[in-house]
Amino acid sequence: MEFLIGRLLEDAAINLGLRDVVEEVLDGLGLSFTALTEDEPDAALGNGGLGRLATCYMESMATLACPAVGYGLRYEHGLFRQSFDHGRQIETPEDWLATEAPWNFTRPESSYGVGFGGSVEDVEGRPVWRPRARVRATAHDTPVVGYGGKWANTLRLWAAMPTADLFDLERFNAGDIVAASNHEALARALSRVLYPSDSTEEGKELRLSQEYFLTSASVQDILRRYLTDHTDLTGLPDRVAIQMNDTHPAIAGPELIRLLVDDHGFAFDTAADLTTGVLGYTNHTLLPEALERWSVGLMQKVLPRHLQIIERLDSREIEIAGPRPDGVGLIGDGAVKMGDVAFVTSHRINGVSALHTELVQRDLFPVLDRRHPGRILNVTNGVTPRRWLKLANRPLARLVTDTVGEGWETDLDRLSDLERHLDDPGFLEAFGETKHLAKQRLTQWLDDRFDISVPTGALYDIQVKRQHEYKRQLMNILWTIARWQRIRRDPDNGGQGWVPRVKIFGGKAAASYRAAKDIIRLINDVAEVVNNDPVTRDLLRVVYPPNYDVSMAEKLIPAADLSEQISTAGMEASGTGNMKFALNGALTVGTLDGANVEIRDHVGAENFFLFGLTADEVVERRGVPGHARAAIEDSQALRDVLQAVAEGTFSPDDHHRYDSLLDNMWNNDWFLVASDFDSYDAAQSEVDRVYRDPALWQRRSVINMSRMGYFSSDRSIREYMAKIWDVLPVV
Ligand code: 26V
Repeated sequence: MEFLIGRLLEDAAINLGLRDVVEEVLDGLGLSFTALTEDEPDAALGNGGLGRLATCYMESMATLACPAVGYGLRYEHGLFRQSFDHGRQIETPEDWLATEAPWNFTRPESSYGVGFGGSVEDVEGRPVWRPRARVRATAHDTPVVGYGGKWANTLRLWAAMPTADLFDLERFNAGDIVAASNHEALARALSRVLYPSDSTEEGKELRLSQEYFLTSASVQDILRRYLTDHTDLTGLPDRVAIQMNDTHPAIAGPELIRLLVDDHGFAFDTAADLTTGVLGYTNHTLLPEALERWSVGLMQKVLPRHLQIIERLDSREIEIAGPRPDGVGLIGDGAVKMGDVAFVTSHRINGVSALHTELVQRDLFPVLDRRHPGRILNVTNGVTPRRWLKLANRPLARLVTDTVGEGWETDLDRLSDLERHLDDPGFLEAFGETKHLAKQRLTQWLDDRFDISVPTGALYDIQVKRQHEYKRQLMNILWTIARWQRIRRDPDNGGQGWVPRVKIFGGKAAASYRAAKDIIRLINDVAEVVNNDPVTRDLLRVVYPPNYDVSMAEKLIPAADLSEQISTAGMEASGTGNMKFALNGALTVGTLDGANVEIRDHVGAENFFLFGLTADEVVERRGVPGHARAAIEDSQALRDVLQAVAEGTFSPDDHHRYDSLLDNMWNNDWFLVASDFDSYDAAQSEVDRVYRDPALWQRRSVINMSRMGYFSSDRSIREYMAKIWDVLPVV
């Protein structure tokens, strides 16, 4: 359902080996390559990490010549545009299609009908689905060029088109003008907007319809392609693999079974076996609010035939794996559990980091795992080094090539050669210079675009990601307040001075996510006070450029000294920003969560600022009554901070602005900001200590970067190819 693409011109130019040629030619014409690339809209057909991962994987599959198609929806409006009004997030519609989309190839010949609603009739003992409405899906293709230009794949986005045959002329002529256009309205709505929420459940019926629209068109396209070269559908699992990116397309199992049974005459069990052979399911979150469940009533209304198939799959699960405890099954509490549907229709289920996979096995699917042992496996996420180093950080990429030679782009383990230069003063100086350049580039951009001025000599401390309570941007800003109070109390820090810090935040909150929006406002309110305080100005700045997107990430990440990966342990499935930062030489302050665990294993514990409770301790701590209050009372620093917020220090015009946030801190604190605060504070002191020793910091920075080979998305894709898809490169 999501591809967070960003811009493609420079990416494609790099992968075709033409970037510098293009720039030179444009120079000769008096045109700027950078200006040209910035004319391209940043395609944000995704919310965050899940959609960005899909895009890195598309690029890696093209690079590895893994023949693949990425299927998605061609949303008219991508993720909303974010601005701030007196610190408050304002959402306005995004309009990436307003200008001509140069990558788009419309394929009117690839078009499928997708049915909705209606009823299932019994015709001579066979179920026949008679949908109430039909919508046409039309393909819009974008080429995805692999590095080296030897292979390209297709990203195929479906647009829902209101077509003439949808218009109910009879009804219209009978005077029922509104009802006659109902189908048209459904068609227009299906690919109108990306769901801007990554946690709440709004517009359920439309969301389910979008998911089915994507899935049905894609599965039909896959069968059509298979049947142009083969006649026997029993060979499908040997030729086709479908990977479901979370449960959003989990209706793929029932849909493929439906097509095999209803259209191709297969017996149910054969169809189900073929389907399981084809499908794989990647889980990307344990958050209960993001685990999809559709009420039986809604399923009956929108997809009556699929509901029958799911019921049949449920009985089949008992036939295959034996009697099961009560309360276990594909349907429970009047709802269809899409995670369970995805599980039973897949031959492999994977989590996205080692820790996350353990939790998927232990907490999410304990019963299904026991009943179908060996299906769950881990594939730790990765990021493409082409975009996240070669494109985003050209000076550093050039230094890498000069130091370890060509080829690291497709063999990222070669970065380990950098470690041989840890004592080479020439290399270290050049390395330091690349960080300085990245900071200069960022400062220039902040100044040009937002009129924000920040010093380049400071430690750049960055947290960019979706705004969510579990990611704990709140802990970061509360610590920033503590720092501000300390500087004010003792401006020269007992004679040793303060390490100047620029705290940078970026990220959007779902429009309906009240708590996350309060935190955004607090960050902006704090920025207003701190940045205008003559005592602290030179030592502490808070910056929150609005409308964080892929292009902004490309500017921020190279400039980071410190990467904030501070989620409540057990809640961030993997994280991928954490990898991008370390790849660009930032050190991480982080919890033992998601891929942080493996990053720390790779770079060495001594090169990672660890703090906080472990996932198991988090569960235990939540069970202690009054844990939040107790933790606050134990921490002088945190008490001072909360008091300042309560007194309206950052909201002088409205002392009650943060009442709800404070109440939650004292009386609930599900995300354990208070319990981890002192530990975070200690880690931040250690950050200061190391930063005061530039040689030590730089050494750790080089080590971090040099050990990031494992986190290339090429490694992840090779694992999917070998362990799940059973496919070899075609070049
Ligand atoms: C759920 C929903 C539900 C309501 C409508 C919109 C919507 C959109 C997305 C989601 C699922 C969110 C899951 C997700 O984004 N997981 C992230 O996946 C990343 C890639 O694996 C991973 O690095 C992040 O840790 C994880 O949070």
